[in-house]
Amino acid sequence: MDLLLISANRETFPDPVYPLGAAYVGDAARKAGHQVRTKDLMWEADPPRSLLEEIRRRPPEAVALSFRNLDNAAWPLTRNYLPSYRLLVRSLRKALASTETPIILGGSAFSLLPDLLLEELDGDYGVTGEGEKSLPLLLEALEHGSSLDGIPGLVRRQGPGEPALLNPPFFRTDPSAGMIRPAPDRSLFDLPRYVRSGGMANIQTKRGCPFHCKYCTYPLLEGGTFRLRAAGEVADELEELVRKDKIRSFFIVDSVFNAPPEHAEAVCEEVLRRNLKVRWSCYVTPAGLTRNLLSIMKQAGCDGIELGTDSAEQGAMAGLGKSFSVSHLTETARWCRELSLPVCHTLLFGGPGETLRSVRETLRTVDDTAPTAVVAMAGIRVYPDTPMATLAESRGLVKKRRDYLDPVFYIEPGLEEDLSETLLSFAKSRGNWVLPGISIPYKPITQKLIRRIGYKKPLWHLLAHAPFKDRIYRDR
Ligand code: B12
Repeated sequence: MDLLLISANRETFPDPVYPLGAAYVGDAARKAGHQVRTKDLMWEADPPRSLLEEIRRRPPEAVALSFRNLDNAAWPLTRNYLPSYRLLVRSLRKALASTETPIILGGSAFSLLPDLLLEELDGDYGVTGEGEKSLPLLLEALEHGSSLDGIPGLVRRQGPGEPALLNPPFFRTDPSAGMIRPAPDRSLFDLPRYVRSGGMANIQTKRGCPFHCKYCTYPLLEGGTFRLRAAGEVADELEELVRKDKIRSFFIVDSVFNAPPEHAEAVCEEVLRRNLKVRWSCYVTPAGLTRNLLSIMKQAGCDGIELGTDSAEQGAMAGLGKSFSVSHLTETARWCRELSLPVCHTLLFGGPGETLRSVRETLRTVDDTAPTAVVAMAGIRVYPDTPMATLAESRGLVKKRRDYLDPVFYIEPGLEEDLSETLLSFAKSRGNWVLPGISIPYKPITQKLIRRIGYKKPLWHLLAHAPFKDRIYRDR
């Protein structure tokens, strides 16, 4: 089939992010024999018009959209992308009015609310979870008019007013779903442009997340068990990106890189063995982390970690379902200092069991670890089918499933008044603490300038430096 694959993401904070998921599925569709052309709305001044022109120029036989984000997951400065997606699909419908061309939806944002979004965005079909297997199967079935049963993660409409039909996603139906495709064809989207404007390319070493943080969607999106890529395959992909695209800076997009530790170590050792000279950052959990692994990561080019701290007070940590203790956390921070490995903590305030006392304790404990940077959020973004959702539903925060079409945030009762101010007054006197939901950390123009001069690391590295310190809270 002649497929037009659209990446709908236009968010540029903290950087424009190369649409890796869309590249994976586009590549799979191509390898299955379909013709795939892409449109990346990140770079379009007028997305509906550009799509209209593309469709007029060459009418496709199917259109597939990749939706990465629903919103910026920040409160109270929430940016909801759904209205723009609605407009987008509406204009696609208009452009395709006289045809039978199906519109297929997918991506992490879609996968979080598949039944609601299929209807809300007026798609014909959707795929929840991974699309590499399902999209080619769906295209083939549509092309030949064959049965749609058994396509993993397929979402389709029934009659008017009836709920959408959902098949379980790939990682739930196929116990041998151990392998991820070796590497996607990144030429489907303009990788050099992303690297120029975002500093880094992205790469995945595994899928799945077995941790049980109560608010988190990762097990829903990727499955609750690890599916690992061979270290050699990851190194092949890095090597190719170095050789062919001259890229040496990466973000590893795994839910957490350091688990399981043997796999993280194997990847690092392969990078070292091949002397790849790459620089990379990743998400890390203190759970099960050792100083030795951090040290190997650093030797293999890791130049900063984003630590999924969330909280540093035992009660609040239990409320979020964290798998490590405060002492694990402070020990991790100490190892990072000893190894001169920059650390950015991400913190989530206002979860179940949080009190102003626990907020202050977290602030003090994290500050005492001398972090390079801290990104703190007030309010926990509630996603359906997570333990946080059960709590939010039982407390009447969510009354019906459709309420999830607007971003929902949980804030422990009693904290609504004081939380933002407490965080703000603490952060103001420390230039390396940012609160993206409360005060925008930097302007897009600053981000652009930094990337234009060739800065390749995540921007939180710069927060420790004086010119930023002064700027963060001045522009409120
Ligand atoms: C790594 C990551 C980041 C990194 C990205 C670094 C980089 N250079 O790539 C950083 C830290 C920068 C980041 C930032 C943000 N992120 Co983020 N991020 C992730 C994470 C962990 C992995 C994303 C990824 O690359 N996955 C690997 C690819 C291969 O998977 P994929 O994109 O899902 O694609 C697969 C399927 O979705 C499907 N698919 C994709 N497209 C299509 C299309 C069709 C047609 C079909 C059929 C299937 C399909 O098949 C693909 C292959 O299997 C996800 C959570 C997760 N586990 O998915 C959150 C996630 C995507 N991020 C999220 C958010 C909110 C953000 C931010 C808005 C703010 C924030 N709080 O961090 C920003 C936005 C950045 C931007 N410019 O868009 C949310 C989105 C949900 C929401 N509320 O909207 C997620 C889901 C996390 C969460 N909270 O649940 N993020």
